Amino acid sequence: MTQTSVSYNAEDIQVLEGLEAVRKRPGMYIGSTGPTGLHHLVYEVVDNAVDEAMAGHCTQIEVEILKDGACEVRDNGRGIPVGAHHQYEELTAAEVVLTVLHAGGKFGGEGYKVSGGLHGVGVSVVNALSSKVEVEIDREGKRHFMSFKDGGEADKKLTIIGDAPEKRTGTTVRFWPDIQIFKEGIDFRSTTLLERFQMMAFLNKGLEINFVDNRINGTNKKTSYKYDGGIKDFVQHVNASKDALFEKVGFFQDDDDEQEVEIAFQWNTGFNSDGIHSFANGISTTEGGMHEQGFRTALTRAANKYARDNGQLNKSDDGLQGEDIREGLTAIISVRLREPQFEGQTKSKLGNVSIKSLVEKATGEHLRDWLEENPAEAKLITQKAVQAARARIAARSARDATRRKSALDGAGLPGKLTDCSSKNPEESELYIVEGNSAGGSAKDARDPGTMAILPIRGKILNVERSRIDKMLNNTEVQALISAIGAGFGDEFDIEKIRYHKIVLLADADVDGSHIRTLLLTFLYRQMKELVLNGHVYIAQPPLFSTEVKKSKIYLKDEHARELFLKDNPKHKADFGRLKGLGEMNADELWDTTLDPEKRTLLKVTVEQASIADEVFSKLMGEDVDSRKTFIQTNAKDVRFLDI
Ligand code: 0RA
Repeated sequence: MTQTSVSYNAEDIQVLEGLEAVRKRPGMYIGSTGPTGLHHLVYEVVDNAVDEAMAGHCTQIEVEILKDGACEVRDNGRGIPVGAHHQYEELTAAEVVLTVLHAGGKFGGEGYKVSGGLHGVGVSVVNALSSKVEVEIDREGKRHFMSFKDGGEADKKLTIIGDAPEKRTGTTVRFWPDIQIFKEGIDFRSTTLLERFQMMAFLNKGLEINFVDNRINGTNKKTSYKYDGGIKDFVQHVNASKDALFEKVGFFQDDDDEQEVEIAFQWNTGFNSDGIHSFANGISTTEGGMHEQGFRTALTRAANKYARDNGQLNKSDDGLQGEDIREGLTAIISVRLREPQFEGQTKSKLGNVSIKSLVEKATGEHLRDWLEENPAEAKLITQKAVQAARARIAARSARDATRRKSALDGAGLPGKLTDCSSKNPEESELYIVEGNSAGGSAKDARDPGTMAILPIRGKILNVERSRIDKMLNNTEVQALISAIGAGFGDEFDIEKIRYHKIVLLADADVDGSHIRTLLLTFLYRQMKELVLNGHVYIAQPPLFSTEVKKSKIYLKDEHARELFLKDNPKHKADFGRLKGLGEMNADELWDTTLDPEKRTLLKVTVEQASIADEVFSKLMGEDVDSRKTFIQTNAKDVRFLDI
């Protein structure tokens, strides 16, 4: 045996060991083997194509879900290199990219200035977790092909299969996720993918991302995202269904040798002071971090200075607080840096200290100039902030008054709450039930040990359209806050929650979905961590019932009914449509909806908070027409949910 073949064998084994490790512990590489992990496979491939775009070599990415459930990602980048690899001599570079862990786009010296990071685990991970992968590469005038099976080495090594279309370069990766890994299922959810693609298109000005889902018979509708205005368009999009305070969208950018920042901003007439959405290397930083801190500090300083210099604040007035100025602000902060450090509970908080000074300095200078150059807008912004400061002071006394009534500090639980006997939050569940009669049956049906019931009457206040002081006067809102027991807004303390599952139980009709959305909006705006940490669920009462040999069968939706008919073609007994929760007796409610052994709870997740922000506004905001259209087209689609 020669030296090279010995070392080749050794490396070859190492290759397979690498992928084997991924198959053994997929969670370490993609987070989970549930729906989130499954979708990460798509993001991984698309991120590689986006890296090509960031390096200036790719303008178009096409994603297609094929009829058989595979995912195909085509890009017009440079194409994965096809020559022999300098280190693994028996393999082409392309095979190395697909079979060696962490060989992503970064080998070969130069590589990319900045790339993904968090999701940058490499396409080899996608190969490791797929039952089949096919790769086509157009490069150097030729079309190349290779394929892989069962998460291992190539079963067809890279070969030239013809000429590339004239001058075309690019990569196509087609993969079939392995059902043995993703045991919960390998169905991609279009909405989840689309939210992410839209976000990526916003963050990469001019990049076109197209999506087609071929699983839906006949429709094959193409969704296309391309934003020549980049994050300015992003801000406009988030504010689209809000009432903008002025038309202009502010924008500035800056950089130093190591890092760059872009910021776009606009105010709306709303009261949400949580409209800053930040990103690092194209990855959403939902927990904020150094870039957000830098922006907030400089924004507060610049706005205060402007308000004082221009007479909106007098010498004797207290200064505006950050939250006053942020009221109604929608801002996108996008930074790119070499080695992003992601920290925090969900690894979505940017820890690099150096970016804080860049963002703070850039915001200080550019925002000062922008305010000077746009006096009409500046006046509206500072006026709004002054009003917000007044409301804040009014809210403080409202809050103190409510506290005195001891409704909010947990001492007194709301009278309407039927609590569970367990005092252990981990096993306790709070069911928020629409209407008193449904509340009554839920009370009879529940497991009193672990299930608490809070009936909510009618439609709770629309929190998207009112300031906090008004909200606190609403008894439904008060009951909700004190039942959960952890405060709200800035003071919300996740450690204090009295239940680890908050379950929304509403009818399966349009009214029910409206109430559900109102509740979701409230929780998302006032107890965001509750949602982000996965404590919010939606119960699924069935839509249909029918009888089989004298026993009642419940079917959760139209799809379940179709499946049932497929399995029982001779069934012609009627399907009763269940009208509401109130109509079920306690036994029925337990069997269909509450019994932990049988129920299906949908966990509420917010994949892309910035995109969700726009959706919440559309549902709750001022713009009645866009809300109507949205509810009509999406009423059946559980939009924020990962099943
Ligand atoms: C390694 C090196 C280069 C590009 C890529 C990988 C690459 C990977 C993927 C995955 C999907 N699409 C992709 N496009 C490119 C650099 C190529 C060069 O220097 O010419």
